[in-house]
Amino acid sequence: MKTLIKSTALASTALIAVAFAAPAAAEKWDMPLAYSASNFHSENAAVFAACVTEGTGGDIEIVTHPGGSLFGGAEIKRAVQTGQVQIGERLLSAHANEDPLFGIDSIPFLATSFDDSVKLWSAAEDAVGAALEEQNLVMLYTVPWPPQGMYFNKPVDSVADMEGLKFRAYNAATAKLAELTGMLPVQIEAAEVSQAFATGVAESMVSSGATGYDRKLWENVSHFYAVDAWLPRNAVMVNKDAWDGLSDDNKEVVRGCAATAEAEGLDKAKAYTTFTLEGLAENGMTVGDPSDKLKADLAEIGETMTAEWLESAGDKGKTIVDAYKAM
Ligand code: PCA
Repeated sequence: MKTLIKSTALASTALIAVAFAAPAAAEKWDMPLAYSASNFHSENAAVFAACVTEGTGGDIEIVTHPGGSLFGGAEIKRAVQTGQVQIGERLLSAHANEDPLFGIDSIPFLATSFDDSVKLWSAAEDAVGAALEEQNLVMLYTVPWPPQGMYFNKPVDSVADMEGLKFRAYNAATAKLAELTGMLPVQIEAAEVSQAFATGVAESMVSSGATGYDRKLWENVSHFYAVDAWLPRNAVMVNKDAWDGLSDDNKEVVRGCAATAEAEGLDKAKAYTTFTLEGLAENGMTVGDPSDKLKADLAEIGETMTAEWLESAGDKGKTIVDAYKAM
């Protein structure tokens, strides 16, 4: 009995010592990413994670999980909202069905260059951040994808040439575009794109040269047209309860790392645009501009989709678009 008491006392002394050595604040945050480890968004997130781990002196250790290995793209936002993970990166426009504001970056031909994407985002970010906060999320930074082009396994000179093709969609806007061009949309995450094209589940898609490059699309697809439809964004979001649990100092560190990641991510996106379009061509694809006819056909579809988006997003949407156009 005596020994038992003694060892219990020893054990609690040891526990107290451990508690002091490792402050209660030390946390590991898992960060699911949907895209391949070599993609610029994933590389940028890894730098961000290291910045936070280092800057907080290990209070928060962020561990990235690229390639959809922890959660697939479609599950990431919910996983963060519900606290299954503390932080994650997700293509925001894939959630435009929850709030049209999340699709502000996928309105065809509204903002088609990196500069315009930055302007549009500066007009939109407060409203989008507030909408995310209502869903228990704190937005940390966003980075655009390169301009979106169209992939086909044949030459396409007009919308009529697209009739009946099986089309891989990644959000509501891409699905709508398929519908308006007479194609048949099927929703597929980037991580599954190579397989979809290899097995004939998809024959066409709208995406960046980046995703075609990451997924070696030249193995099954012959043409990329740089139609520059829009530049959708990935957003890095934190669970609000996890965020609220941080000290003010650590919040400041995370915000600082996020601001750096947003700026460096943009530069990486620009560099990756040229690198990957050249990569597609080097691997045998025909990479070029759309014909005037194709441009005109798509512009008409863009007008329809813009009108529909404005209708669904109401005053909040109109305020953002007006502010952007006035810049
Ligand atoms: N790549 C992602 C989203 C936009 C992009 O360029 C994808 O195709 O899923």
